[in-house]
Amino acid sequence: MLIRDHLNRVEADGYTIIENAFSTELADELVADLTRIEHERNIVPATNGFEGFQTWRIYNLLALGRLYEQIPVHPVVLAVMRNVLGDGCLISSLSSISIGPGEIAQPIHADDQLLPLPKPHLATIANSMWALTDFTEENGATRIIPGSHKADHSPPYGVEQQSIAAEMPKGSVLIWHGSLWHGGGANATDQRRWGVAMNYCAGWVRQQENQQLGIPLDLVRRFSPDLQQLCGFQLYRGLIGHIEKHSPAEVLLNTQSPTEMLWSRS
Ligand SMILES: O=C(O)CCC(=O)C(=O)O
Repeated sequence: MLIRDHLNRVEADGYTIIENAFSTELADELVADLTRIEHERNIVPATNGFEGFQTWRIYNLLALGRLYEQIPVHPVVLAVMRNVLGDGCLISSLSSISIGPGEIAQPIHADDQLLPLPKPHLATIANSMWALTDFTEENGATRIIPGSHKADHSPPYGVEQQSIAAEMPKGSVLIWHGSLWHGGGANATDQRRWGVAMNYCAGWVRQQENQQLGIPLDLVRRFSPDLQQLCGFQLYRGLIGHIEKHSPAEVLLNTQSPTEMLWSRS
């Protein structure tokens, strides 16, 4: 499918699935590395209804290994995101979500429901889920309500909704509009459902994870210019995010290229 087809689907249904977006070898490598991090950092499931009781989540992945640097800049996913959210879109958060056996379904929610904007509205947030294992109805594939991104409200929290499982083979990426009603599924199998949630936001929206504080600057220095921009080290439209008329990249990374402020354009 072409980028345009994916965009049409996001527009019409609120989501799309890119199959064969990445190799099954990479999926296995990511699961192995996330398992290592989980053990090294003694990551345990949270104990709240939103993050789950049998779900292992690891946040701020860009700080935890080079392997994760390819995720935000995936060419097809990023092209779709830049069309949905506009140029200058940012990483909002990058985390893994491993739903364990026995986990119950997460409450249906919209990723943008904290933003006090009348709905429906243009996409301020768009999310993606990388399937590191097959995603099936039985093992907790993300549950979605197609078309719900056009609703004039967010789902009432904790109320059950008719939803479908976004089933997809390992190596696929599910992309959804931040207003789409969705949630993690229940896992009725004896294996974990492994995913990476790569969440983006428009360049004028505050990032969920603070990338400028959360990622050691020595790591950011070696990131590609695209990845640095996605982390918020450049200004949005020559204005938003400046520090005395300098970009975070100039101030924090000592980059030489001066930032052109919107005001100085003739
Ligand atoms: O794990 C999933 O499939 C979705 C999780 C989710 O929507 C969330 O944690 O906000």
